Amino acid sequence: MTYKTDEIWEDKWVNTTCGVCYCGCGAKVRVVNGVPVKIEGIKETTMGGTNAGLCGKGVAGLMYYHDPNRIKKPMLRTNPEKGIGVDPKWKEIEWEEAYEIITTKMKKIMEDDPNKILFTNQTMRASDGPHNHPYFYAQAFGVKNNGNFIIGGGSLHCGNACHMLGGLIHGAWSIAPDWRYTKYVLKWGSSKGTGSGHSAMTNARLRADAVRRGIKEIVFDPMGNFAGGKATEWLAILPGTDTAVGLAIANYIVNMRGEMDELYLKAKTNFVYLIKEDGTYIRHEKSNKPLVYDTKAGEIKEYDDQSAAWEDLALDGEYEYNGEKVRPCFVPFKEHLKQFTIEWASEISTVPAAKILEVAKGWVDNAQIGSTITIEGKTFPYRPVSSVTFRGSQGHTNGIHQVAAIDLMAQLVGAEDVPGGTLGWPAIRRAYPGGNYEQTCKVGTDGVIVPSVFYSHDPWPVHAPSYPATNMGCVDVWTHCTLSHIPYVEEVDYIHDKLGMKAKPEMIFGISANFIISNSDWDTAVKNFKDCFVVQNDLWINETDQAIGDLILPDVSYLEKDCWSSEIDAFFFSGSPSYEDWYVHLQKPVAKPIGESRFFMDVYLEVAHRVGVLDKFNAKLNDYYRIEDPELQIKPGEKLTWKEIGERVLRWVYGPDKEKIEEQGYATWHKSIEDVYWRWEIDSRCPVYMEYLIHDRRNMEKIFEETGFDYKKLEMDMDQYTPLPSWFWPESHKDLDDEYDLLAFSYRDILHTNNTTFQNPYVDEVSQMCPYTFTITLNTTMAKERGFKDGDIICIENKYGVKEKGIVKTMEAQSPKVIGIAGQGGLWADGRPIAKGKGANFCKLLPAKLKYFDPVAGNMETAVAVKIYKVN
Ligand SMILES: Nc1nc2c(c(=O)[nH]1)N[C@H]1C(S)=C(S)[C@@H](COP(=O)(O)OP(=O)(O)OC[C@H]3O[C@@H](n4cnc5c(=O)[nH]c(N)nc54)[C@H](O)[C@@H]3O)O[C@H]1N2
Ligand SMILES: Nc1nc2c(c(=O)[nH]1)N[C@H]1C(S)=C(S)[C@@H](COP(=O)(O)OP(=O)(O)OC[C@H]3O[C@@H](n4cnc5c(=O)[nH]c(N)nc54)[C@H](O)[C@@H]3O)O[C@H]1N2
Ligand code: SF4
Ligand SMILES: [Mo]
Repeated sequence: MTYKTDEIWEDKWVNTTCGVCYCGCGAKVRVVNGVPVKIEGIKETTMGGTNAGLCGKGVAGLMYYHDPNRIKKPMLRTNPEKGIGVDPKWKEIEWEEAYEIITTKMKKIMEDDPNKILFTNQTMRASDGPHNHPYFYAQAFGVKNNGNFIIGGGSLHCGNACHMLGGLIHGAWSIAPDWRYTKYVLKWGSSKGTGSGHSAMTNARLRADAVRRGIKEIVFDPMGNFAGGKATEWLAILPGTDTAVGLAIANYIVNMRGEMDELYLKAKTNFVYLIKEDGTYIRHEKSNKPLVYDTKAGEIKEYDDQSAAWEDLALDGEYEYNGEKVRPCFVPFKEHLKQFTIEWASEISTVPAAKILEVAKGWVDNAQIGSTITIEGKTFPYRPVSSVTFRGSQGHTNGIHQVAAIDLMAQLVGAEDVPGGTLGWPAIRRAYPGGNYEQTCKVGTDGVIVPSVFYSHDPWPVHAPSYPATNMGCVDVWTHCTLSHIPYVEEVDYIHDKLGMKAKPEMIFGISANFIISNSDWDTAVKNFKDCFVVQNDLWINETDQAIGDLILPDVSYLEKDCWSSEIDAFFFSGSPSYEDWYVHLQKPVAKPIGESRFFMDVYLEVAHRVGVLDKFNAKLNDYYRIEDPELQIKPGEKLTWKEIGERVLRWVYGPDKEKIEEQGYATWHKSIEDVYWRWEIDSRCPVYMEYLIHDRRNMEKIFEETGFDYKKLEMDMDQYTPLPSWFWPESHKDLDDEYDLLAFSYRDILHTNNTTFQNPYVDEVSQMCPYTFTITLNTTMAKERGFKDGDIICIENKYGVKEKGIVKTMEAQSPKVIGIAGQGGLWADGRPIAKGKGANFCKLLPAKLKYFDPVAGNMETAVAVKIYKVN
């Protein structure tokens, strides 16, 4: 559209936060006459790419505002029948009626048991929205929070194992290489710095500088795509077999090369803790603290006894305590590693043995054990090697061992949260100068770091398994799940029945996730959730809404949202992991809400008010921000809008600079170097030997025996509850045979954010030019041998007869034993016509049985054994 100059009454740029994915890059929007017309990055911020670089999706975000398919009023289902392919017969209703329906239902359920309400949340609203608030919200209703959450594939595909160990090792949500100082990076199923993952553009900028500096980056991935294609070296690996390679590298370091950072192992890990024959710690009779052996004094002492110097603690030997034989847990650990030879790992993973050896050598050579670096006058141990992972490798039934093995090599050389090594997202955020809100790590039981923010989870120690289960996710029993897998599994009724879960879910309420299609087998998801009254806040009618939604409330998009609360969560989720200043962006409305859309946080507040739990929610907010000033605290009986609450919180957090920060749209202050490289600043220990799992196993097996829950029949592998990172075949591999002889897997398309951007016309146009977004990739040679060529339409079928069709695209850089399906295509919602009918859907092929989920962390098997054949 062109304007005559005299018709322009407004032409301005507004600083805000990009909301197209959870990375929360600083963004500015040009607004002409109230209409957003262009999006760019903000040059000075550390939240974003080089020279104000946003990614392609970010600049295309404009279409969130301009999409005519957005819902504009609450939509009520009038057809009581539910399911895929059923017309919901939507009827537009007024907000007042919508609130009446919601609160009447909720009040009735609450009289009985609030745990009958499930809450949804969405990973993508994490940094442009109040990530943690939905959890407090649920708590205000009296719900055991992480047991009653469903958020699409979020966490089950992408985080459970990583967040669990990220929390316990780094006090953080996620990990990244220290791009600034590293020399040697190993990536295991993660595109950090090349397109996806946390802080995507920030990492891309930091990585680009590192590449210019000449780092070596080795990517283990079934496909040489975004990460592999840009790496120094791409090594094809079969999905779910990273553990084997990781353990072989650990064995090389410990038993072949014998070069370790011994001081680190003695000072910063639990390897020195003495264990009994059964593998559990011996503990001090009074303090209950684990014990260590001081070689200099020849005495057994509490692990934190200041009279024992770190270097004198024993990593080997055998001792006696109260007549019992005890030894440092490093002794069996070292012995255990011996079985994992490089040849063995090569056979399992298909990575050539010579390559594994080369990487293992490169790792130790580059680790520079014993070296130090002085930055700004402060000296730190220098370990310029990083080993990182995220969704790719952890999304398997052996997920917890995958992540533990990938972490182990860094532990052995002391490369954790020191310059050059693997960093957690800054675990520590100091208060803004003159402001008040601060998050730091504390040291808890057994010397383990207690993460400041650990999702909805108990931080540490995690509660002991107990029954009866009180929530749909049964997190009473499966205690390590960031989010629970149980709501999705086929055997859910049996599990609830046996474990005594009485609160059969009756209602689902929250921010839209596409949980019917973005996790696993669609039919099981429909079966498990369709009897609930489903209320989602959404921009469109998505697949889940269409299949089982009852009432869909129109949300504002990030362009119309006044979301001050993007500020707090930004630090642990999407800030820069590196040593560079804090930039924390607010999300400011650049346009008026479309139709009658309302920000979901205000809807939350209204519903809480009407149901009578608003005071409880407000109290949680006071608590979360630790607001001490009585003037700023939300008081009982006060009913504020989200913006009004923001006025108080921002004053608390930024003090006198609040107005200035609101005006410029972001706050910036110095991040101190000790808060980035905190490992030697805080006296804590990594629980590398996962002793707690022994106790969990005992407790769980006792529960299973008492309740008659037949976990063996459900093929839940309790052997994974072992303190030693070990090899377990992923369930997908066990399904391989002569007929189902390929492993299908999925990867993020750099052009897309999950399934949301399939509805973005700009992104769609680019996708049509991309040979991969809407296709299924096969290795070129393999395709030729099997008679497939580009453009062929094939059917992919799993062992349970579930099928998906797609178009073949061959590529050299892919393992010949796998097939790759990009992102989350194969969508069909009528409410998203741009997305409809493009690409193939991978998730429906993932079986939703308990055995396909990691028995410890609950993440799911995201590879599946399939056969493929041509169709017309
Ligand atoms: N095949 C395959 N499946 C995957 C993955 C994969 O790589 N491949 N990845 C997995 C991972 S890691 C994740 S986190 C999940 C994500 O899966 P989902 O959470 O289901 O996907 P999203 O696209 O993030 O968002 C879900 C829905 O939110 C709605 N939405 C979008 N923007 C807004 C908004 O501003 N406000 C509101 N109220 N609603 C909005 C849209 O209707 C969208 O359908 O998928 C998992 N599933
Ligand atoms: N562009 C973009 N960025 C995003 C998102 C998005 O949708 N688009 N989503 C956000 C979300 S919700 C998440 S969870 C993160 C995820 O970010 P990442 O963790 O980077 O996730 P993916 O790109 O799905 O997977 C990474 C790589 O793992 C490979 N892979 C699959 N299985 C295995 C395996 O078993 N072992 C190994 N070694 N590799 C494997 C895939 O081929 C892929 O290249 O990204 C976030 N950022
Ligand atoms: S990485 Fe995410 S937050 Fe940053 S510009 Fe791209 S879509 Fe926006
Ligand atoms: Mo995710």
